[in-house]
Order: sequence, then C-alpha cells, then structure tokens
Amino acid sequence: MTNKHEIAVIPGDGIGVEVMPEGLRALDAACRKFNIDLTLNHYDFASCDYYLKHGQMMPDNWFDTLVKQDAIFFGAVGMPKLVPDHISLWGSLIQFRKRFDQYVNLRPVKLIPGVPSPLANRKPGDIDFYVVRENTEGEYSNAGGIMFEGTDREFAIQETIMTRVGVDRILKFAFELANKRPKKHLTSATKSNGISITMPYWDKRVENMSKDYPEILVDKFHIDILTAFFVLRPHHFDVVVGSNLFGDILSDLGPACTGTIGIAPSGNINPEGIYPSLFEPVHGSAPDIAGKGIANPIGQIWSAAMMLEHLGHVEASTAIVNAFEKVLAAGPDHAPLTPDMGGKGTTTDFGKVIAEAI
Ligand code: GGG
Repeated sequence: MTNKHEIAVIPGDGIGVEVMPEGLRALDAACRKFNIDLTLNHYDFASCDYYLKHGQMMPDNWFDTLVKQDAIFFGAVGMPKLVPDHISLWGSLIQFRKRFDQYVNLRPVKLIPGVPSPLANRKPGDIDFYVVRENTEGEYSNAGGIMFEGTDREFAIQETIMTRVGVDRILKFAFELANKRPKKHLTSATKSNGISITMPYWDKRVENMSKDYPEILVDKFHIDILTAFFVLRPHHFDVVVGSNLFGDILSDLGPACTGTIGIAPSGNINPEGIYPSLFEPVHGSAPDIAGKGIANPIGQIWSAAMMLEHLGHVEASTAIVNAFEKVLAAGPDHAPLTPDMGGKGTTTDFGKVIAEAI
C-alpha cells in the first residue's frame, strides 16, 4: 500500500465551497498524524460559475485530467436560479459516475451520540445501516425525448434502463457488504406492482443472487412503505439496496431520520479501482443557506474519512470519525455546532474544533 496519493479537489457550488475547506482541514490533520502524503489538485470546473463563464460545466479534457487522480473529493453542485439543475447535474456528477464507472453509491446512515433524532425514542445504535444505490443506470438514463412540442399532442418520455450486468454488480456489492456485517440482512427497495417490467426484473435478480448467499436474510419492500418504515422502524435495516432513483431518495431520508442531512457522507465507488472514485457529502449546494457560513461541514469531513478508508488508510479514517463523534457528543453547550444541530457555531468554527480533535 502506498501512502502517496493525488487527489482532485472540486468544491463545486453553494455550500460546497464553504464545507470543502473543513473537509481539507480534517484531511490535513489526519494525514499529518498518520504520515500520508496527499497532493491536492484544485479544479474550478463542475460548477455553475464555470458554466456561466464557459457555456459548459467542464472543459473538454476533464476525463483525461481526472482519470490520473487516485480519488476525487467533491463538494456539491447546483445553482438552480442561474443554471437549470438537470444541466448542472448531467454536466458534472452524472458524467463522473458514468464515465468513471462509479456504479456503487455507498451512503452510511448512523445515529451518532449527541445528534438528536427527530424520531421518537431512538438512541445511538438503533439506526446504523447502509444505503447502497445503483449509480450508473436505472432511472437516470438520458434515453427519451419530447415530441410534438408546443402542440396539443406534446408528450415527454424517458426510459429506465436496467442491464443484467448493471443490476447484478450492484446487488453483488450489497450482498458482500451485508455478508461482512453481524446482522447479515439485506433489504431490497422495489416497486414491482406499479413499475411492471424493470422492477420485477430487479426482484428476479435479487432472488437469483440470494441463492449464493444462504446465510443472508433477504427481504424486499415497495418504496412507498419502505420510506414509511425508515421512519417507523429504522432499527430493522442493515444494508438497503435500491435503484438509482430509489437509492437517492432513501439516502436523503435516512440521514434526515438521524437528525440532519448535513452529516451524511457518500462514496461514488468504482470497486475494481480502474477509475478514480469520488467522495462527496449527500447534501447538495443548499442555495437557501449558501453564503451564510452556517453549513454543517460533517458530511464533507466524513466523506474525507470514507476517501481515506478507500485509499487503504483505515486508521486515519477512523481518527476522523472518532474526532467528529467526540465533538458531537460534547453537545451545543460545549462545542460550536452549526444551527442545524442546535448550536450557534459557524462552518469554520465547527471544522476547526473537529480538526483539533484529530
Ligand atoms: N454533494 C451532492 C450534490 O451535489 N448533489 C446534487 C444533486 O442534485 N445530486 C443528485 C444525485 O446525487 O443524483
């Protein structure tokens, strides 16, 4: 294992620009402590500012530039008042996920001591699971179009694509993850009563793969009742696997059940390591609070920890997680937590205290 890595740093838009320095501060502290040598390469593209200057979200050579990096550390994308969201997302994050074959979007959901859950009577340990989101196909396909635009016959159509390779590889990742966990429990998100072709296909692939993992308890729920169970019975879950859209929805809802979406991290992973993986907070650019200096930096900091683990530095990763857990446990009276956690701290105050705790 090497301790030298090239990291692309892309803050993006909105609060991405504010939380990124805190992610880097935590990375720096952990790397100093564990003698990890990171070269940070900063890029201003994959942002709406770049789009407004250049008419596209990224330069033509973005792939060749980023493919040489060991990982990509990303903030958030989107300035919907200036650039339509589908243009900014398809011009940046979705390009990374598809072209770098980051087919796993791994999103931990964990109730941390000191962070009050909005759900009644939940304590740390009750909520501790992973959402595994398929990240390169499914509902996020660009296949379709609008016809007869501007006439009474106008219609829009967009296809969902589920390939056997695509479904099987995300399921395999999820089964393997469940197999490593004590509960050995996999839940599949589906909607095969209403979506009558692709979802039964997904169910069939789950059933087929479960034969290779007899020790894993497998259940499946339609997405509507599954979202209700996230709120009513979060302790039920261990590893939850879903399509691109369902995984996206569940991985916002899960962290919301643990107190704030501001703490949730994610890894867009190419498990084979052929291409760089990308680590980013689950939250978006949050234009409503951008520029106020109050964004919670933990989603970015925890994403830094996930990136270090992915690069093979488990101790450094654990040091970051232990540090923010310690600061959170201190509570808003003793640490400068951000307002979403009941504190009065700024993004920077909060980030500095966490870095010091590493
Ligand atoms: N850091 C995550 C981010 O910027 N998300 C923006 C967004 O709209 N994401 C949708 C998606 O992850 O598919």
